[in-house]
Amino acid sequence: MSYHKILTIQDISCVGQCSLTVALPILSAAGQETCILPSAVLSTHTAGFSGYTVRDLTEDIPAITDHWEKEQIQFDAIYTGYLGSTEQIAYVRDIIRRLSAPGALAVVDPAMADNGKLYPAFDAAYVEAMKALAFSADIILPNITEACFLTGMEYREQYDESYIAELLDRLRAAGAKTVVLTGVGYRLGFTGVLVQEGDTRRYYEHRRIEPGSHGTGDVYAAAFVGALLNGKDPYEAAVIAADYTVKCIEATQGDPAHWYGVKFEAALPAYLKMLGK
Ligand code: PXL
Repeated sequence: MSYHKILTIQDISCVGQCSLTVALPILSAAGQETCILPSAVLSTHTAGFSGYTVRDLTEDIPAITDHWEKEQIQFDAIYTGYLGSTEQIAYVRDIIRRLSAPGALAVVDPAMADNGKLYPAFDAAYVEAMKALAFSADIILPNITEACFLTGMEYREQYDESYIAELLDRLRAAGAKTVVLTGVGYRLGFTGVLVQEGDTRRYYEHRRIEPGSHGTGDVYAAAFVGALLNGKDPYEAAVIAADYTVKCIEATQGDPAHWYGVKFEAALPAYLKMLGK
């Protein structure tokens, strides 16, 4: 049976094709019952728009959690993305403890940074709280910047295989279980993903399309979780998510007005084919 009840916890950026507006349709298309917990409601995402509004929903979370527990609702997987506040991360850990079905999977995308920098809403205390969440999860999907914040390693734009190997070693030493490290490219025109499961590391390289697009990390993580819940192993799921994300970027090329996200909807049929549906 590949029909699972998944809870995804991330913000609603009303406009911007990221977080829940991406995860919910992708996971539903992947055939999964997708329950949501909005961490915050923003008028747009924070990467490129100015003057956006934010309503943090942290204080609603304890009552929602209590209600679900009273109703004996449990989830087969809990997948988190961009969270609204440091305090909220503790609530999310509590949800994972109280509402996971036996054998449930916790997948954490520590969505907090890119290109060497934290997103505007976050600070050092947020990073510390995210470490506790990430290192207790079954699978994490950091980009290189996020992996640096999680390990205290210096961020570099130019790097080689030994730098990436040290980053993965440090994640593992800190307690990370399966790691899907995104945005790892060793040669011009290519990027890829490195999957670490126990002692095994596998790299999948694919075309890099310039300029980079917003929201692709969220598209990638949702497609990864959807593939995983359809019985793919982490490496297979990482490859499918990469191929799908490339198709989303291709579908958006040639439309500079669409700088804020990718047209992930156009590539959903291809994603379903990759899942064997
Ligand atoms: O795509 C990650 C993301 C999600 N949600 C919000 C964001 C961002 C990235 O900037 O601002 C609100």
